[in-house]
Amino acid sequence: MNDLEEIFSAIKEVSKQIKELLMYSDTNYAQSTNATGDTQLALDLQCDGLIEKEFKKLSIVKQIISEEKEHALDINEDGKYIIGYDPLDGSSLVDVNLSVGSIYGIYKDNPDGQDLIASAYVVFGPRVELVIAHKEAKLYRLASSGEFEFIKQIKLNEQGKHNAPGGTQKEWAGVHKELIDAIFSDGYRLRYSGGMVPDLHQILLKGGGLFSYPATLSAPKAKLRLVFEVFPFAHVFECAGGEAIDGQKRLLELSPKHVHDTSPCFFGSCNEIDRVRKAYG
Ligand code: FDP
Repeated sequence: MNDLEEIFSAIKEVSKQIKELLMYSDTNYAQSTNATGDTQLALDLQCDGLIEKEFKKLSIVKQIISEEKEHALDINEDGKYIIGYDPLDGSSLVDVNLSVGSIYGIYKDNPDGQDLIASAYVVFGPRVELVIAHKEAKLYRLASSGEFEFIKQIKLNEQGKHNAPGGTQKEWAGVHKELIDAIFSDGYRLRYSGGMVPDLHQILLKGGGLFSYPATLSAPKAKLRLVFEVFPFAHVFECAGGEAIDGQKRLLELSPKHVHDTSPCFFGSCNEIDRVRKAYG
């Protein structure tokens, strides 16, 4: 097994454990918490613990950076890779039984867009699906055998039909509102669950479209985090023949100053990203 295969194999293994946790985690425990936030926090932390444990078994992993940890955690001084991950993205959707996911970015040297060498995400929906991006984007599905089976290579069309606009609309800048309105006027259909993983997965598998999470009045740097959300998905979209930009610049050319830094982001097929570039140009 080469290094990346070793990391992907750990991701497959821990995803089976997360699936069990999501399916059968103690409901009494969940009911004993008041607001959804507390329940999700418990689940987020449990998933984080499972992932940390799995990566600690790999001597090639130098450091892990989790959405759930304030700081990076050193694992092996002699390791070669830094793994940035969001253990359970969209966890506020667990209590309404919508799909959630895990996201992983594998970096050499620094958790920087240019140092990202591969990425992966897992969708926990009616089925468990895994997408691995390394040169190409490939879809796998957890089968009754208990293994992830290869399904197909993911290729975006030049243009899609779906539009997933994130953020609070009344806080959008005029330029963004005009862009989104124009896209809907051209016949695009709204697809937005509020979970980044299933929303982007849908765009990737339905041939294309646009997912946007722009700057807003109260969050000029937007919401989604570079190291464990934005860079990994930017890489998936590029490997699938699409593009990912912050409005003007390619997302994978950005360098975060802090591991929890965020950025406005636009992922999509080439035609839609071209429209974004022109609107924000
Ligand atoms: P969540 O807060 O539920 O974890 O990463 C954050 C995220 O979900 C993404 O999965 C999702 O795309 C986004 O926030 C949704 O934010 P809005 O509700 O502001 O659109």
